Amino acid sequence: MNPRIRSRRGPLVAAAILAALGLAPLTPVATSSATNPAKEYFAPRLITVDTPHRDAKEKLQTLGLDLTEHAGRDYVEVVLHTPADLAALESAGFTYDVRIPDLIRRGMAVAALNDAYAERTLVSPLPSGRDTYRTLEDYNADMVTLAEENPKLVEGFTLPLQSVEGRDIFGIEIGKGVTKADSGKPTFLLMGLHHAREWPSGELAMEFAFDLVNNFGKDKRITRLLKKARVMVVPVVNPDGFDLSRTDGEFVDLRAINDTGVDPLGGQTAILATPGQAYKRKNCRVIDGQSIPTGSCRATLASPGGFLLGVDLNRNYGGFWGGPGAAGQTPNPAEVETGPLDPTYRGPAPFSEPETQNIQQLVRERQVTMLISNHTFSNLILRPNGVSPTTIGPDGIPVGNAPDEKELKKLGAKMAAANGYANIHGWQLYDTTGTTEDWSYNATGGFGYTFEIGANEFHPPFPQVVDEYLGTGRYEGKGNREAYLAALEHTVDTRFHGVLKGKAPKGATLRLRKDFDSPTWESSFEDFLDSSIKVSKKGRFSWVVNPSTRPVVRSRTYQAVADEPFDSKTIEGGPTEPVIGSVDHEYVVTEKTDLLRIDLDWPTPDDFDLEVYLKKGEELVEVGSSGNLPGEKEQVELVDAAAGTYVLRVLNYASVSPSYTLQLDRFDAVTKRTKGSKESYTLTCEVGGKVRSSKKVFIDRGQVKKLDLRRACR
Ligand code: 0X9
Ligand code: ZN
Repeated sequence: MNPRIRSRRGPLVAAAILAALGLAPLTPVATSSATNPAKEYFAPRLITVDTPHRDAKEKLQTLGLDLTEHAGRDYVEVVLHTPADLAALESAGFTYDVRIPDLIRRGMAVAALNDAYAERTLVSPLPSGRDTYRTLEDYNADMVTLAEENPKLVEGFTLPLQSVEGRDIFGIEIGKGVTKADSGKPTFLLMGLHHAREWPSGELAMEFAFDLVNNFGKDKRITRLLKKARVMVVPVVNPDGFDLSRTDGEFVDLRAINDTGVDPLGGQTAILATPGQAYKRKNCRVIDGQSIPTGSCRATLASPGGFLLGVDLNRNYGGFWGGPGAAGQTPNPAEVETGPLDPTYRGPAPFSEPETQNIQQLVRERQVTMLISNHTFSNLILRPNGVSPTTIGPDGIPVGNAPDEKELKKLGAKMAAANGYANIHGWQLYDTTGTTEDWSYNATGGFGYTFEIGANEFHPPFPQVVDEYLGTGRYEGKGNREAYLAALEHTVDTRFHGVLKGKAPKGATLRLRKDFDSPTWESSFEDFLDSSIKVSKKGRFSWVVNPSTRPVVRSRTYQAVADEPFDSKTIEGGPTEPVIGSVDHEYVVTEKTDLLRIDLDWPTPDDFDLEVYLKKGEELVEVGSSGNLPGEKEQVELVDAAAGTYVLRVLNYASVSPSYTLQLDRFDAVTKRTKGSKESYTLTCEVGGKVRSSKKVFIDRGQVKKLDLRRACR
């Protein structure tokens, strides 16, 4: 399959992104024409630039603009910071639509709304009563307070590694008898702030912690759940980035300082007024593998949008690390990737960052049967997989759906019924690899989701955080609170997990270990799980565990294309124009086709391009395109091609060929199944630090395995 055609974001996906971003249909906006140039100031703005061909993307990249991570086959979202940015774009002949016309005004409006809300609100309806976004110190203080005030229910912990800037990273564990040794209860891990600017993602994690603590012993449902499970909350996975985003987002409006209200720099004010690093996404890594002194991230020169610096923690996990939707060390113009400066830079190796290693370690040592990583925004519940099912995976076979797709989807729907979000696959937003659940789900089998909280901003006015937690309108009284409770119910539901049950010497340590290779996109790395419990004084244990076989090695189904087309047609074209020009050919498809493949070939080693449209009434809707470099031939593949009249537009970019050939082939899809394999844990029983017995244990979802280790482990 031509990798360029299977674009990172297909047309459907592009529409989903628009909807996901909560953006109304685009309004084309002309550039502002100043009536009084002295009073005019340039507003930094968010725009989408049309890039119908790869050439256009390459050209756009040479202009030195702040390209965002929101890019598709035929567009790139760009932040314009200065009139010079705008001039560069326009003189290069690009067309665009405006999304947020004035980022400073929006930032100021949000800050004012936050102040006003805090002013008029004594105690918000949130479990903590907070009325404004927490700072990093607030988070850490809240965790200390919760642990101190509830010593039997809450235990604070420090994650094993400090951040790149040398900060400690904290979490809390909540559950009845939490300070006692692990006795086999399953864990629900709730996280926030992998991405620095996504402030609500930490708030909601923290509020859930308050909620559980407030209601233990009062609310029946919560009390029951906290007797059966442990809830681990790590609200700020990326403290360096978050601290910067949260505190470096103040606005410097030079017009306000200058009492004439006139921009003293003649239209250049905005670059100074652009919020510092309020829109930082990644961690604080400056040079691969090197730590930096605390506070120095603030002093590094970053783009005004804060996009440039760091590793994207949500591309740094080991699962399929290095695959689609994650930028590598070398800039890749074909995918609008800019190496370490890219918003989705995955780092030099899987788990290269201390912040992701922390979570890896946590998941390794526990039976995390449920994991939610909060992000903002788009009102989505995302489930594995991160890449579309037709993508050819590391094993050379289409990745298909997750083996647990049915159950993952079902629980997603249950949570979506509470928060009103769209329940979709991760790849339906856009292809990603190296995300949190790409690793956690595939290495442990514990269910994992990404929540994209909120409609249309990374950190909206605070009242929206309140609404997202408690639900509003149709979802009043539900919201993410109820979604998390549904997740917690699933955490303890043994229909979906294994249970190891039985007798062993009292006080013995039982350990489940598994060593394996986790696949990256092009290789693999040595990985393991290692969790342990203590046998009770009564000499009994009941241990809720994830299945011993990893999803990544389980049998899965996928769609493949039949070897031979069931219908073919050839169109000979020419003579062609020697200069830039295009010719349209019509082609009628009578019934929906699993795969329509269109190849464009010509005898000379130069450059044609191909665009494919579907007629909708009078309109032509673009459904595919291929714009390879000179010398390469063009191919467009349309999956589930609708019946209708297609227009195949052959563009002569720089070809001297007098003729060309269009080959049209229609294929059926066939369902295939991978072989799959089974894996087991090694269960050891240790007394006084010595291994007394060791055996292989296979366990599946919903299975209860009875074991008597009294003899073997004496
Ligand atoms: O790109 C991301 O990391 C997430 N979106 S965000 O705007 N918060 O940055 C989405 C990741 C989606 N994919 C998976 N979780 N698999
Ligand atoms: Zn995010």
